[in-house]
Amino acid sequence: MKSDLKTRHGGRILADALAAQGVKLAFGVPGESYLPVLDGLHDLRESIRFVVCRQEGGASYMAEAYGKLTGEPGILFVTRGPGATNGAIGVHTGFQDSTPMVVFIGQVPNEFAEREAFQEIDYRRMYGEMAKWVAQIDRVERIPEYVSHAFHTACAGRPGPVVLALPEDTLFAEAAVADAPRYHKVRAAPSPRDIEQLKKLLDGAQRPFVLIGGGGWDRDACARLQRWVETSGLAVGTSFRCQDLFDNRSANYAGDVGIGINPKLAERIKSADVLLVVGPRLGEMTTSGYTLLDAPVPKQTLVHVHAGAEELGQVFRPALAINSGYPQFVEALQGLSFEKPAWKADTQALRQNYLEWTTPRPIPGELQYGEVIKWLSDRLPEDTIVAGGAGNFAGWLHRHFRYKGFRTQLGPTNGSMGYGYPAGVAAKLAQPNRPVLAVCGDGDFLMNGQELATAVQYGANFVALVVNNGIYGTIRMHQEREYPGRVYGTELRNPDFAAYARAFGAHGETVTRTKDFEPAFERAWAAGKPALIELKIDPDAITPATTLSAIREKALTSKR
Ligand SMILES: Cc1ncc(C[n+]2csc(CCOP(=O)(O)OP(=O)(O)O)c2C)c(N)n1
Ligand SMILES: [Mg+2]
Repeated sequence: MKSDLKTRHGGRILADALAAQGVKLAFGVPGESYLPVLDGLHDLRESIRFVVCRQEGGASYMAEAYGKLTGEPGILFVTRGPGATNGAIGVHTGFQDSTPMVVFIGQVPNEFAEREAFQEIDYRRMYGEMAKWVAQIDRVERIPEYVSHAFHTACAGRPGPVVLALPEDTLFAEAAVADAPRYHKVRAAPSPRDIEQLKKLLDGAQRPFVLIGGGGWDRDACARLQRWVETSGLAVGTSFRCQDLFDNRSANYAGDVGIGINPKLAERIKSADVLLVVGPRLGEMTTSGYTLLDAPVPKQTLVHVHAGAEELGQVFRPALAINSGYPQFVEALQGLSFEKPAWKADTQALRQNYLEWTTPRPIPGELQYGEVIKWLSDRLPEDTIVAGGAGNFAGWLHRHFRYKGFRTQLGPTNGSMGYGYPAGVAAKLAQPNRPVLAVCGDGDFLMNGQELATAVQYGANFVALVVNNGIYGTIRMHQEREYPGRVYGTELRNPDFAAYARAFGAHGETVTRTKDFEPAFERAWAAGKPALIELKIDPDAITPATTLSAIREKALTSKR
């Protein structure tokens, strides 16, 4: 009987629905469009922490990073119109990164719908291509159903963002309804026939290669896969910005398969006979612009394992397509074993190659950024979460940092700038016992530098590096290659980043020489508050391996 249910307003029903789904942390910027939700969250403030941010772009990245780190949906609240548009960047990131998220957006009351009322947007159309599902909750009684549906959808198969619009009248209305219990993570599992076929293909392989990546892994599955791979003697690469799915210190780890791939590794993947791909979508960044495999029918015998059935055969027609969650696939692998001396020798050669490739080389200027990253890789505790953004500065991180375990890396595979700093904040708030480092570019950092205020307000004590070369370096690099000497729109006049950090109440330092980094880092690490270290690097040092001037010279020579 309904009679023993308490009548609640929509905002409180929603807050209770989140609690029932297991939500502990949510991010957002408030708006008058969802006041009842804030009121509901006020009641639950001991169990759900609502982190108030300074820009919805930062908040949406935090929700994305939370989802990526924990595997549970990252929760975002933004107001209608302007809040929804500012917040889109994290939704796009979550979609391309296969990250579970549930995004709540205020909406005009139903009685004003389709009049272009104040800040009105149809979110189904706006977010249609960026989310797994977009819906609007028009009836207060159905809030628990929509929230349960949203959590299931965000986590099922290939995870991703779901957007729910909340018309004002739904939130202010009252109802006596029951909460829905916590969601399931629905994943397929391989059939015995899939595994039999895989065994046959691997048994016949002389030059196999394993590529892992994508979203939907967990710590245990990664550890078990690693043990299986090590026992079999196979060589493994990780897809773009998924370097933490396999311990980079393992003798079976051959490197990352992303932007700026080691050319020898790229050649090896092209010439593999069997390519076992577990998790990556085989997107543009992971396939070096669709060149590592031929589309639609690769030369390699492709075994593609993916949690989303619709990803299989999307670009590359696999010889064997396995629709499975990754923990489920790894479980099924446990029965397979191989004894192949040829594989082991090949893996050793690939490993040697990786070690050579990742040794820092000198760059112009007094600050050897590669040495700094290598030092950090050796110095930081194993479980440190390293959050990075997009820009050439991240290239050193990809190449010289050794990720040591599951979710020690947070990076945007959609190459979205401004990610590292808010991701660092979210990581520290989600897992306060783990150390956190954010690595940002000068352009990249200032896209969300305002979230220093959030870090200080909530005591998210972590260290951020800002790699300052005074340019939008990535674009400048492409510019010099395509239009040498015609520099335009890529130069930056920067603030004093250390003073900027101090103005927020954080610790700030500036480092210009390699030898000053270590003491500055130790001070920042021990500061007991959010800290920022600006690293001034020579703008000519454009990648770990080449200079801007060399790129310009080469382009000029080829144009002459
Ligand atoms: C949100 C967003 N805007 C623009 C771009 C295009 N873009 C890619 S890298 C880059 C420059 C990055 O500059 P910075 O952070 O200073 O790093 P650097 O390349 O100089 O190391 C730009 C503008 C992008 N990827 N994301
Ligand atoms: Mg820069």
